[in-house]
Amino acid sequence: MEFFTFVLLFLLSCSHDVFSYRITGPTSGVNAQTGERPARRDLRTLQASGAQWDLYIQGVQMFQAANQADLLSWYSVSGIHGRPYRSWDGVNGPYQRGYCTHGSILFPTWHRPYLSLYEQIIWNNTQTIAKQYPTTNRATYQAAADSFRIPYWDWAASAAMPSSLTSSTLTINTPTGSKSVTNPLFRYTFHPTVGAPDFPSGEGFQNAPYTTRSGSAASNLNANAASIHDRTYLLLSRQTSYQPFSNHAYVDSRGNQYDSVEGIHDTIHGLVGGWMGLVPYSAYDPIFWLHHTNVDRLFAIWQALNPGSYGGSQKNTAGTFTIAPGTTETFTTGLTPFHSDAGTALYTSDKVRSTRSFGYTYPEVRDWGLTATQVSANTRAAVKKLYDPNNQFTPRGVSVDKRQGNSDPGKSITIPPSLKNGTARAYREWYANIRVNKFAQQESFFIHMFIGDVPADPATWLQSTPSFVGTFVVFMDNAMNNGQDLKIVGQIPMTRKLVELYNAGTIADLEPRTIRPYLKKNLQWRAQRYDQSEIRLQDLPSLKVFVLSSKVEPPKNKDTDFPTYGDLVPEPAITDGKTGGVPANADAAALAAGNPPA
Ligand SMILES: [Cu+2]
Repeated sequence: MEFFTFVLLFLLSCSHDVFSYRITGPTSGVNAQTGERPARRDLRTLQASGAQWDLYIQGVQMFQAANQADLLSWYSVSGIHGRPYRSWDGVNGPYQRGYCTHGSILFPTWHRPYLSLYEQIIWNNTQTIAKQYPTTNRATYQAAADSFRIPYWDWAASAAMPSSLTSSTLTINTPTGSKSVTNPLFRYTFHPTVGAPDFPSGEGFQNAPYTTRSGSAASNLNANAASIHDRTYLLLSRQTSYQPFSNHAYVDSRGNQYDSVEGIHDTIHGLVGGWMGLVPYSAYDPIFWLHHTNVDRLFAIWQALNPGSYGGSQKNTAGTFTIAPGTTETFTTGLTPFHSDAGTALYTSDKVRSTRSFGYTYPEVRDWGLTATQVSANTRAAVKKLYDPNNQFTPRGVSVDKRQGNSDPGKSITIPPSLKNGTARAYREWYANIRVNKFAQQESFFIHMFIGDVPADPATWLQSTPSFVGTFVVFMDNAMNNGQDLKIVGQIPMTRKLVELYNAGTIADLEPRTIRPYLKKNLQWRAQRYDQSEIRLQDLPSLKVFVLSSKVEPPKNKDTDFPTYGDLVPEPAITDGKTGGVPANADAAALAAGNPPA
């Protein structure tokens, strides 16, 4: 009997290789012939949808109510990303970290099947819940469930958290009528609370009753709204190569466009803060999934704009739960632990290229019945409409509205005609490049850029400081910190602030002769911990900041085309003599290639 039990347990322990969970995404509402499929929609749009919103909220509640020991519970699925550092669906690994890929060309592709797993579970729940509605409206709810897809939080269009993410209750129509229910998007409540070894002591999360966010999340996001907006537009309109688009790692070949979809993503994690601010715990907060759906959407938009650029290889210095630190990853590297069949096959980046494989699309990138060129053109027009801050280019121009500040990124910033030169009406944009060791501190932290005076009290920096420009977030997992040399990069656009200064009469134009001395005197940066205390810049010896400018020619068609960007020209004299600044005598060719001195 003992032996029989042993054999049975042995067989069961092997069976996960044979019966693993196949990730497909939702399979209803899809036309297999044409490829037509439902779109994931903006959170605010879904909230106005009636039946689909009701099903979504209850579907997430049901997901969160599942036994935490179950493979498909909220606890287990969120745990794939970071802590606990243990296997999911039978995929084992030896390293003390989560499966998630950061500083990696797999950053956008790994999260795609992860989100589809999440979506598949909620969609399954909506199917169950729809059947519980009374016969009078059951057909409506069944149809809503069939085309249900998860929503995204578009922080690039508006960085304020929608009220549906911050209110503790919501009123929805349930199978037993209209009810006020606990809002499952506000926080996840543990049941039971989690102790060691899953959540070790000393990190502040052990036995927490529920997930929380920073008390300053709203003001952090508000201060950065314009910066996030401008960074998103710049990344989509300027970066045409997959590798530097995909991740924040500094590698010699990445060039001098330092921003990435991962870098903008890091900023949102850090600004929301609390559980979201830390890699090992972030996925437990429901806002993580709305945030990452938007990251996947920006990835899909970028793919539609650049259909020919997909692939590459890059060393993953930090590694993951299954990938050894220093491994060179490619597009055939397994996206552990996500299975593409019920056996042992794993998704790879090559297998997740199209959202069609997972039964969803986004409003901007509908692709059925269209050529890749048509999809690109439609997507470009959508991006222009949503994110172009310069969308009022006219020969006569319009004066900048003084009310448009950091808190109102929806307003365009018009480049005044007097700043444009020649027949092409070109003007000059300005950016700050930042490079720093990811493990410069034992924790995640902020680097803020300012043009002008910086208040002495760091607690006020993200609260209506007139000189504030934008935040770069170092989003890391200290468990990966082996003292290895892993540098990450980011770029903060400064043009909006400089145009405001021009309109206020502070500077005469955007040309180097004016901007060089002005920024040399006024450009400053500060480092700050999540607890708002200041990190002295001399304690960040790996920090390198340098300024670049670029000629920009407005597009011929302002509604459908991106501007023409000239080369990024380094301006090392601006940061000369500042702690963390690149000196004036830095190798100009190396800087132009994106490689500041060590
Ligand atoms: Cu993330």
